[in-house]
This record gives sequence, C-alpha cells and structure tokens, in this order.
Amino acid sequence: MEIEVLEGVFDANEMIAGENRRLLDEAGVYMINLMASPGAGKTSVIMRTLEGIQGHLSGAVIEGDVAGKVDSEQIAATGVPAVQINTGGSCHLEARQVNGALKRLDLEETDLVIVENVGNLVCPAEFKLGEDLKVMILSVAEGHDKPLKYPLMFSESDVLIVNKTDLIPHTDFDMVALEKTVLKMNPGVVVFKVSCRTGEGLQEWNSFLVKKVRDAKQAAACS
Ligand SMILES: Nc1nc2c(ncn2[C@@H]2O[C@H](COP(=O)(O)OP(=O)(O)O)[C@@H](O)[C@H]2O)c(=O)[nH]1
Ligand SMILES: [Mg+2]
Repeated sequence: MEIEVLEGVFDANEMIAGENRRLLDEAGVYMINLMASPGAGKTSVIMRTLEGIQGHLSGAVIEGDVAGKVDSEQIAATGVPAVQINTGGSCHLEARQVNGALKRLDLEETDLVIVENVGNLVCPAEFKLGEDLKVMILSVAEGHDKPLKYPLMFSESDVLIVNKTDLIPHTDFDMVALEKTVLKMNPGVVVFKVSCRTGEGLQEWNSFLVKKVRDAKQAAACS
C-alpha cells in the first residue's frame, strides 16, 4: 500500500480546506475570509454587512480570536448565528478549526458565512479555509504604505475594504498612492472605500457581496 506523505502543515491545511469547500458546496453556502489588523474594523464591517444583507441573504459568522468571545457575543446579540474559535495564541485560523465551526452551523439555512480571521496582516494570508472570497480591510489610521510591508495579504485578497474614511481629514493618508500600489501588485483587486461610522460606501460593498452570492448560487444550479 502506498502511503501519502503530506508536505507539512500547508498541505494538511489545504486538504481540510477542500473538505470545507465540499461541505459549503453541498449546502449552497458562500464563505468569505475577512482579514485585517486588530482594530481595523472587522467586527464593525461584519455588523454593517449583516444589516445590509438583511432581507436578501441569511448570514452566519465564525469568529476567530486568540482569546475571549467579545465579538461573537456582539454578533449573537443581533440574532445572527455565531461560533467563536479561540486559537489559544496562534495568529491565524486554520481550515480544521473552521471545519469544526461549520459543523456547528445550520448550513442548510445559511446563504453566507463570514469568517472574522485573527487580527494580523501576515499569517492569515497563508492559510486557505475553503473560502469563496478573500477580503481584507485596511483602516486609514494604519497608513497607505502597508501594502509595501505586507505584500502577501494585499496581493492574495480579492477585495480590499479601506475603512474609517471619516478619519482621513485627521491623517496624512493618501488614497491615490494606496490604490496605485495595490493595483500594481494585484490588478484584479476590487476596492471599496467605507466608513462604518458614517455608513459611507457600505451600500456598494453590500450590493457587490449580495451579487457575488447570488451569482455563485446560479452557477451551482446550472452545473
Ligand atoms: N472612526 C471610525 N471608527 C471605526 C470605524 N470602524 C470601526 N471603528 C472603531 O474601531 C474600533 C475597532 O473596531 P472593530 O470592528 O472592533 O475592529 P476589529 O478588531 O478589526 O474587529 C472600534 O472602536 C470601532 O468603533 C470607522 O469607520 N470609523
Ligand atoms: Mg473583531
């Protein structure tokens, strides 16, 4: 009998990410992997997105944090199903942890799963979860030079949400420079400029997401 040797942690993770993909496809669920630094506004964007998709899609959230359950409690208080994963020190979510969380959700009743990854601009980009869409958030207070320092996440993401645009007048954030740098490393990236404080730009993001989920459902129905 031939024994397959997995090439370390990434191969093993990718195999389970594939299993997650099968679970999601079977139930017709779309999943986004939301990544950003701590405090960039991941939970705020999720709350605003859940508001925006109400009446169109049914959402569920998987929360990844090193410790605590503050974010999942905030989501669950709105009535949306939320599962908390504590990584116990690890700086990213792995497919195996998301697999456990997916099995605790009623996927047949869900259109969209939003995964809030652990706050970090490095490690989450390296671990596939079985997601349809990689979305990253950069908040303006972090500075427009971040793509040059964390190129993997900016080049791997399908969508970049620039959050906290309400703070631009108080910073030296240069949106033109940011877009120029990001589009050079990732020409296909879709950029949304939003403020969870004022609501600016969120409708565009929500409409884009609803369309993505519907298009995926339609493509699955035709195949
Ligand atoms: N001014 C401003 N503050 C924001 C915005 N979005 C989030 N925040 C604040 O930023 C902090 C961190 O947000 P949170 O969503 O918890 O970030 P996370 O750690 O990435 O999940 C909170 O105090 C939010 O109220 C925004 O668009 N503008
Ligand atoms: Mg959070």
